Amino acid sequence: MSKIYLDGKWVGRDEAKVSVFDHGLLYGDGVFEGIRVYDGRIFKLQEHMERLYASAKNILLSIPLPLEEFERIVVESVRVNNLKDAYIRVVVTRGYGDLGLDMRKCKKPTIVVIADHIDLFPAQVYEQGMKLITSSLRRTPHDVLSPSIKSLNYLNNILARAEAARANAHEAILLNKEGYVAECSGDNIFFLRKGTVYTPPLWAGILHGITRQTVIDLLKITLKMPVKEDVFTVFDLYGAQEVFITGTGAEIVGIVEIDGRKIGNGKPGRLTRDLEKLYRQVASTTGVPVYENAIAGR
Ligand code: PXG
Repeated sequence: MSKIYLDGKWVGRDEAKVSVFDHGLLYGDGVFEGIRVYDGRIFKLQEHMERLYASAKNILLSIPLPLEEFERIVVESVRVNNLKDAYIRVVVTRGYGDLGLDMRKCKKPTIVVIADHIDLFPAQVYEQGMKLITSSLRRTPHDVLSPSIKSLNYLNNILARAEAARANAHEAILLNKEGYVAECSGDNIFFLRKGTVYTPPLWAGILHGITRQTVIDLLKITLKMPVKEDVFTVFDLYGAQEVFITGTGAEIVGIVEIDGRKIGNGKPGRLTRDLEKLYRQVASTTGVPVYENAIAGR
């Protein structure tokens, strides 16, 4: 029986319920994180918690727990469920309020931590690669709702993903308002051309992906390859030698087709496959250990 953290208590799946007056439900007013556990170690825990607190601060939501204490609860969520490889969903909503928009009516944020088994993509997806389409929807611009806030307002992304599904593609590329590539619905995007790896810069209007940063570090430090964070268009993607996407759930996946154009030789490229292996190695050895003195010595 899984145990879920809900507002200071550990409850079973069936008791883990939030009020219909919670502004997380009524308005998508809240923030979240998706974190992976590899071989009993929580990967990039601090980075995820820092992003959660930054997202919360941006929406004027004060999380009523010090970051270190929240981290201990996340570690505990894996321990109490005795998980080794897992996915953790952390959610903080504005909390219980009335039917109006006024956040001052919400006296206490709702805090949820769910640690569960993870549904991995089959190995075939990594071997054969994914198809992308360019969505007709644009990524929310900074002056509408910052795309860097990991908020519960995911309709922009969900509708883009639905377009992909209708076109028999796995993921959708969202352009920013200027027509440059921003990111995918739940993943960041990279391409390789003539020995240099390109990815959109943070100011292009993207989520500051934690996998994205890990991959940039692996490329620069471990593989000693040049990485350019610069804006580009789908034209650059169509002609790239390799394209890959990155995210906590997907890790690193090669892209073999975009909008009906074959990418490279139609198979995930060598660099993509190498990064995939390197990433898994780092992810399974460097996280915060759950079953030894967790957090200590980090
Ligand atoms: N861009 C967007 C819009 C995202 O939602 C990423 C990039 C990748 O970020 P990280 O930090 O994970 O490298 C995300 C990730 C999932 C899942 O299960 C992922 C996300 C949201 C919901 C589900 O893979 N966000």
